[in-house]
Amino acid sequence: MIYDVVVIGLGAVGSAALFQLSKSGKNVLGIDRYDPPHTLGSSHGETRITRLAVGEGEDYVALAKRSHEIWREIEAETGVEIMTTTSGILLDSGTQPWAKHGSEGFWDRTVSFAKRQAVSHEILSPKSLKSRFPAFHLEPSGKVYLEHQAGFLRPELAIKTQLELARKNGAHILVNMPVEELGKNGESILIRTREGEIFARKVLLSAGGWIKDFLPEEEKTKYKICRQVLHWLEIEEGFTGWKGYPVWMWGYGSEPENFIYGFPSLDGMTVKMATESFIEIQHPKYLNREVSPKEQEAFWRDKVEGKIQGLKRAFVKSVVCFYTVTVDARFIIKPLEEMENVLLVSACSGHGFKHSAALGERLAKELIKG
Ligand code: PYC
Repeated sequence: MIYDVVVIGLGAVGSAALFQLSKSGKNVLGIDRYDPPHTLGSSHGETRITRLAVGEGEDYVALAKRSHEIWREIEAETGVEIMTTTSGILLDSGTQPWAKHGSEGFWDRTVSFAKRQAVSHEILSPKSLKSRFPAFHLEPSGKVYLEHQAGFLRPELAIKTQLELARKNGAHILVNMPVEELGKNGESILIRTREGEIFARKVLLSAGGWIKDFLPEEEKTKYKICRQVLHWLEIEEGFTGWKGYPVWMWGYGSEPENFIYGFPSLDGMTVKMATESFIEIQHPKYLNREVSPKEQEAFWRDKVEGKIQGLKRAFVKSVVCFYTVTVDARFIIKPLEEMENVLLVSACSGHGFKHSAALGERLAKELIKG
């Protein structure tokens, strides 16, 4: 038996692609080394920001818009709430030029993309930010962009729901099954696992950080694995309002690490927030999944104190995940060298989840044509 398409890696993009492929009537299989949604990759931690005027690249705006439509279609079909629209704010301290990883002038790019792509938004003054969202201690030089349709996604629910829909449509799913080798077998692709060989006409390789296992040495350097820590901080007594906050991102310096972001409180007791780190580790297997009190202390001192009010120096939990980062934060989508029937997708760099639904749809179209 030979599958029409096999998807290797069922995280954000893989689960979306499998769902979209399953609607085509083709014979499709999804494989994952763990049992998704899981907490070992890049798609866990309760929430991911979604925003439409994507400063990382104007060509991504259409993907984000289409993803919003797909999330709503899935919600209507299943009754599962995947996307919550809260609005979103993007703050720039205005003290030094701010470059989010890969994108210089991120705030200005965002505003110009919003204008050109008809994304509903407002520009606020720091004073008006203070009166609407007093938690943010933005400098008087600061700039504030507010996007009305921004919000957050529930990554674990999105993956679980798309895999359930795929299964319902007839897709096969193999979990806890690492792929040991990919090779050519005449016109088809051979996928070796510990339980034997699988054959496919086409393969989507959406393996997140494990993509490195399938690449020649010189290609591996294009994908940088970077450990990230997500923190849940206790809300200060008497500080009301965190539940009604927008999602938020704040750049305050010239290094990409001069950046924090966070979410409204989901439980009324804690707020999730994080920074971005670009220190490279060679492979997901070397990821330190522990977060020390010293690390939490440094986060409080460098990222919260003096910037965010209404939170206590009390960490309810801290969770590790990782990014797979490209140098310019752009996605890589291309056939694997010497295996043109294997389409590699690395849609990541810390801004990929919001695009995953539409990207899955585009990739599925590409894989079933011809
Ligand atoms: O893509 O919206 C995003 C994001 C925020 C923080 C990290 N990524």
